[in-house]
Amino acid sequence: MKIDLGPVTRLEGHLNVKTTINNNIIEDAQCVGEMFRGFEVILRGRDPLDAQQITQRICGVCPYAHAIASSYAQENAYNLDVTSNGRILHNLIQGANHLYDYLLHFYQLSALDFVDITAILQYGGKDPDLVKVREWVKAELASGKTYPAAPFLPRLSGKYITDAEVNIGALKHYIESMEIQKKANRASAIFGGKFPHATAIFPGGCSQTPTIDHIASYQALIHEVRNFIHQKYIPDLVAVAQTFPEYWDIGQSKGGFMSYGLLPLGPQSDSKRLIAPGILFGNNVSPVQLSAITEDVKYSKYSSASGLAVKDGELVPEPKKDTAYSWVKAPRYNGQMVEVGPAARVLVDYHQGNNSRITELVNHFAGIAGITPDKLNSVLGRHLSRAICAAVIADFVLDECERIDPDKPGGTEIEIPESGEGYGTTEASRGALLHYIRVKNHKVEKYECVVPTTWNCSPRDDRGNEGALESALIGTQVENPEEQIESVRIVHSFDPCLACAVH
Ligand code: NFE
Repeated sequence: MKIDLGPVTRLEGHLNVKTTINNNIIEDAQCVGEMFRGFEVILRGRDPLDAQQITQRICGVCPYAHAIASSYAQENAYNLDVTSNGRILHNLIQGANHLYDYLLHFYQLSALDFVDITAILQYGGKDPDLVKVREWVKAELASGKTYPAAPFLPRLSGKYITDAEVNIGALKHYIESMEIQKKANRASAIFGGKFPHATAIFPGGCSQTPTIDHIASYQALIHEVRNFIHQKYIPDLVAVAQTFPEYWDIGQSKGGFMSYGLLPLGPQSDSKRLIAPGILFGNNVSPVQLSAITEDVKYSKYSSASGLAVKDGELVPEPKKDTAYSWVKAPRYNGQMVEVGPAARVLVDYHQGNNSRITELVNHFAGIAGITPDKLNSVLGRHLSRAICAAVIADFVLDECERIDPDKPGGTEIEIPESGEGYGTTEASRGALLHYIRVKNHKVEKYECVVPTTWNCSPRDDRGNEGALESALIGTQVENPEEQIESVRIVHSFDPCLACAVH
């Protein structure tokens, strides 16, 4: 039986997943990126300082990650001396964006896969938000609309949390989390400019000079976000994990893990990072070699050559290509598939014992759940890894505020050389993000982005080996092949962003 899950909702962009089911087992899965964009083409011939602005338009969820990756690439291409203030401001902006993004993903994009929102109809309390939702749902259900109470209904059939108090509590936090996300974005905006497309981020820092007032405002906002993470987000996640322990064993990807590391601890973009970079196969972590990354296109809708290194990347669309089924390319590391994202970040760091807080949190939650750390490669593992990153990043950005030199510039003078090239790597919320810039005659000659969801939602590579999400779906048992709530939970655990993936 062949079932298309697309368009899969509660994710960014246009994703179809084509599944083949036999005896309630997914025998085959194809991830299909359904559109073409071409930012790398748009950037050719432009002023290089347009790049950290234009690449933010790749996506309205992770624009800062693109601005930061572009800034790192340009810093390397220009041999820029970055100040401590400049790097700290980048970190504050990017860190706050991660916090916003984890909350958005858990509450708005994933929680309703587990939480029974129909419990609101039984709500007998006086909380004004919940009363409003209950009355709205009742009115919608009585309205005779084809799809009442969207986006909460209709929903897929399957098991949901049964404890009414947990369900209603999670729904309240769903509502509250939007206010908290706004605070995280406001914190970033203090230095970067209004979300989602911040105009103050540059190679070397920000055009904003940090004052004591700015710093105090940032700290106040992040304190509120941090409290929400510990008091609501993590307990809600633990409740989901306790109700659905089988999801520690569902959705394993079947390759390695790669992380570029997140938040440099010194002015240079290649400084040691708060969360360490590395590539993990089995239990062995090695340094990431960017020259080992290539992009295959046999199954992607491009006629350009396959298997090219990043700096040689090409993008010639071929919508009717016979073998192709996706607009997403297939990046590979030494020809091998890797998963990127929160689980990769945490596992790569954990295996190196880099960040003691990550080690402690992994051991703590693994102990509560009765799992081994390798179970982070699962639906629940990806969710838990986001929460661990959130806790670690919130503390770090608050500490980082103390290291700002107030009233000193937040950036540095930029001189664009006649020619140069540079790579910039960081961790966007969804994983390893690489930008490459080559400058000639003071203009962009070549620009390449290799983006987290391009890795995770890649189609087959030239050897026919599946991408990370495809591999995580294949072999999954589904109760109702027509609906596949299990597959949707797996897809959502990766938090795909197809706008980024096809860029
Ligand atoms: Ni459009 Fe993005 C993140 C990047 S994912 S959300 O995080 O880079 O491919």
